Amino acid sequence: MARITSEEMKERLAVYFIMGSQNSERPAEDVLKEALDGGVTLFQFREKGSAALEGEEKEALARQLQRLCRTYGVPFIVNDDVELAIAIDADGVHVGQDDEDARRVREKIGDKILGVSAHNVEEARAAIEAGADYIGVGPIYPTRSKDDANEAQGPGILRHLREQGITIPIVAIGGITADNTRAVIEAGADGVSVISAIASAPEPKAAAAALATAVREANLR
Ligand code: 3NM
Repeated sequence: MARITSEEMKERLAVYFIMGSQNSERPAEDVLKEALDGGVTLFQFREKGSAALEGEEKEALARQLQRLCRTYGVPFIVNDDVELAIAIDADGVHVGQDDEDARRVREKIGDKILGVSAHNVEEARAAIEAGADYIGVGPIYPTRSKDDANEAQGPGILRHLREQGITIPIVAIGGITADNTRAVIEAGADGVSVISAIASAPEPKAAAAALATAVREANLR
């Protein structure tokens, strides 16, 4: 398997859904299935916080959600846990600035997709150097889904990164909804990454579809 191309990565980032068992009262598999039906293009398994599953339970849920993603042809990315990603042969790994060093992760995962969180030009350049396939930039808007989130930066950070010559695929994250999707795409993001806009929606399928429509329409402008 070769590294994903930049063009394919950008398309895959369109509607990037992130979820762990802690993000919904409902079974994660049910929420993910509905989200996939609505048009999610990439999925990240993120077990975080005091209620997060660990060990065998975590791996079992990962495998269950991975199987579901496979039936939809949607790549399955694991947050932070490189060993789990390798054990289950996930399609990729996403790491933050406080997680395992991106360069080491790239060495371990070969051609799998590597995503890195970046908050400024310096971190973006370092992620590219380390071999990232995309960067996640946020929080763009205030979020309640991440305990240790930084201050919201607004879509201006995306414009700034592009103006500084950062051409790597970018997904925007933090407080994103169908209503503010156009602003982040126009500012330079290739796609939107969400937890609550889908996981907390009364109808995850409709929520994912609304995000997909908003990204498509923003790209047509
Ligand atoms: N990372 P919601 S913000 C997982 O800024 C995550 O790097 C962030 O959840 C970052 O869509 C965030 O519910 C939470 O705001 C996003």
